[in-house]
Amino acid sequence: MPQLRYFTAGESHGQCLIAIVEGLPAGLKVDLDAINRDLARRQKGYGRGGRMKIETDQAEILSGVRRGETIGSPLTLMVKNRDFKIDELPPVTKPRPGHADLAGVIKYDREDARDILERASARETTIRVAVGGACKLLLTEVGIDLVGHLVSLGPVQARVEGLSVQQIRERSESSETRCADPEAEKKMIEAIDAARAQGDTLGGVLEVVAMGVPIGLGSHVQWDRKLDANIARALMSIQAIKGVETGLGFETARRFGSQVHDEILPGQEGVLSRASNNAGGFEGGMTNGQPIVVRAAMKPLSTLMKPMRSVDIKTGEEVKATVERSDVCAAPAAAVIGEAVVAIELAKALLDKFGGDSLREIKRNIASYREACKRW
Ligand code: EPS
Repeated sequence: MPQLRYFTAGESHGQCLIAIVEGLPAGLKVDLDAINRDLARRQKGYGRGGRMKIETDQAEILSGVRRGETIGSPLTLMVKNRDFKIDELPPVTKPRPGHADLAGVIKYDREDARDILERASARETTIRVAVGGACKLLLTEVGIDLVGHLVSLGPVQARVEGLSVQQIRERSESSETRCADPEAEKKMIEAIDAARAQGDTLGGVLEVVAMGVPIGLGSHVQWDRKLDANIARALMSIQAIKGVETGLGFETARRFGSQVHDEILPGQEGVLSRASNNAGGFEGGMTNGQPIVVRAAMKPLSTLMKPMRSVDIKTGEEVKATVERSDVCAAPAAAVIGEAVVAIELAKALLDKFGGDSLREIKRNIASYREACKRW
C-alpha cells in the first residue's frame, strides 16, 4: 500500500466536496491561501459557463492540521458548493452522447440520469485540485516545481518550444486560455466564440512540466510501480480525458530509434546529462532526472446547446439529448487539474521512495540520496 492515499466524495450540486488524504508527513506548513489560489486558477478560463459565476471555491481544513502544520493524521479538506440544490433538480431522461449518463443509469439501475451525472461531473475535480495543492506544498519543500498549461485548443496549436518553465508559468497564468503563446491564445478565443455561436463545444491538449524531480522515482520492477503509468492513469481519470502521452509520445512510433532516444553526455559536477528530453523524464517507468513532460487530450464537453440524437430512457422515443447549463470549453481549467493530479502522483512516488513520518526526516533522506547520486 502506498504511504499516501486519498478518497474524494461529493456531488456537483450537493452540500460540499470532500477529500481525506492520508500519509502526508507531520510538520508540513499548510498554506491554505496557496491551495485556494489553485482553486481560483481552476475556476478561470475563457469558455466557462454560468456555474463559475456562482461559485468562489474555498477549501476548509477539517482535520490533520494543528496550528497551521500537519500532525501526521489524515487531512480532511472540504469545499462547499454554493449551488447546493441536488434534491430540487429536475430528472434527466435524455442521456447525452459522450457523458456517463446512459452507461451509468443501466449499471446502477436508475431511472434518472441525474443520479449519475451529479457524481460524474467535472465539479469533482475541485477537491482534487485542493489535494494537489496540499501535495504541491510538500513538493516545494524538496525543490520540485510543476506547471500545467494548454498546448492546443480545438484546431489551434500553440508554439511553446524553447520557453523556460518560468516563462510558461508567467505567460499562461495571465492568459485567458492558460496558453503561453499569445498569438495562439487569440485564435483559441475566436475558436471558442465560434463554437459557442454554433451551440457546440471544444476540447484541447494540456501539458504538465515538472522540474527538480530526483532520479529514480517509480520503479521498473513491477507494473504498478511504474510512475509514468501511474501518472497516465491519474490524467486519464480526469473527466473528458481521452488520451495521454509522455515526452514525444505517439510521435516516437513514427521515428527511428536514433531520432528518439536521449543521448547520455558527461555532465557537470559528476552528474551525467542528456542531449535531449524526448523521453519526457521517464525511462523504465522511473524518473531519469530530466524534466517530466506529460500531455493529456480532453474531448469536447458532451453537453451541447445544439444537442445530438438520443433516446428517452423513460419512453423509448427518439429525442434530442438533454440541454443543461454547461461550458463551451473547459480545457484551460483541465490544465490546472492535470497539474494537481501529477503533483499527487509525484508526492506519492516521493513518499514511496523516501518514506518518513516527518518533513524533517524526508528532507534528510532526500538530501543524502541526492548526494549519493552525484557519484554518477
Ligand atoms: C464544473 C461544474 C459544472 C459544469 C462543468 C464543470 O457546473 P454545472 O453542471 O452546475 O453547470 O460547469 O461540468 C461539466 C462540464 C460536466 O459535464 O459535468 C466545475 O466545477 O468544473
